[in-house]
Amino acid sequence: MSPFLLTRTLPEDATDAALRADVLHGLTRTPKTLPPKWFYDAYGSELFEKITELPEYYPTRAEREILIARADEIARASGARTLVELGSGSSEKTRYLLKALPELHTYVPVDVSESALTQAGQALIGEHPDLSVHALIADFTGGLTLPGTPGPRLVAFLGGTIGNLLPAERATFLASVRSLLSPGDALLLGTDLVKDESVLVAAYDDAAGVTAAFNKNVLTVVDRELGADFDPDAFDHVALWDAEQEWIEMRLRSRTAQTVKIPALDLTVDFADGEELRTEISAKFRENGVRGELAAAGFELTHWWTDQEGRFALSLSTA
Ligand code: AVJ
Repeated sequence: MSPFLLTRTLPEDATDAALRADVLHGLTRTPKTLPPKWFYDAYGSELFEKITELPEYYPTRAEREILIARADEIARASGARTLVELGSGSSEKTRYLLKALPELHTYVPVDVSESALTQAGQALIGEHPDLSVHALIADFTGGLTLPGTPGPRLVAFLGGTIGNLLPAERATFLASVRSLLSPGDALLLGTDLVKDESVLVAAYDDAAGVTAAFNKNVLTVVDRELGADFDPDAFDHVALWDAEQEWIEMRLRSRTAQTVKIPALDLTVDFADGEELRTEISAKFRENGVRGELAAAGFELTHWWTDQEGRFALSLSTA
């Protein structure tokens, strides 16, 4: 039986400290913001899984289409013996890569959720008896250290999650990924593409209201973790396209003037009637922009694949 190792690089209380810092910082500035990583408690992760099955939310299906069509090319071009996946979650899409990479020695899933890592990791070693799995409990936006596994390494960052980072954060993130790699290693990056505004807005404001529930769930997380008294129903879900920045913004708009208490921070937060709290940006990309951001971080883009409809791209770049 192949080994399953789990390494924690995050202190047990790191999440709590980071949430406090983010909430304090985000709700005392103008305009108010909360980072999207706090959507994903157990309920939020469940809602996200539902989002990926919505008729309006095309990115997951489009990326899966590319992975299925290109897994063999990705395998041949990378020759990877170690696959590192950032934000691996359920490792659902990884299966297509693992199937195409017979030479693979070690799979390194990286996620902040220990339960997701354990579940996905155990299932994968059952399916791939010769594969080592070394899971890392870590925040991929912080400084990662990779286990000393054989190269070449392929780092996969899928789902378009890079679009949830601001441009300056993306530059820092890509440079830190580059610093983990050696010449001959590669990065497989999933990016959602600029397209018709109506298609984009519908993907973030679905008819069934699942994305609205997902957005409001961040308030429930703050209530539970920090003893706050946010009423999620006192806010409306807003999704809008920023044509200048080329990103979707999700916001929560206060339905009235209201005051929210956050006891764990000794903080009271006032919302004006109609005031908006930004909860997520989801940047959409063009090929030249992706190439440029990668080049600035020391990567050379060698392959660019899209789905048939040209909605989403996977790119492969070498270190
Ligand atoms: C897949 C995490 C990148 O930005 O599209 C889905 C999250 N937010 N609906 C995205 C999300 C609203 C998502 N990521």
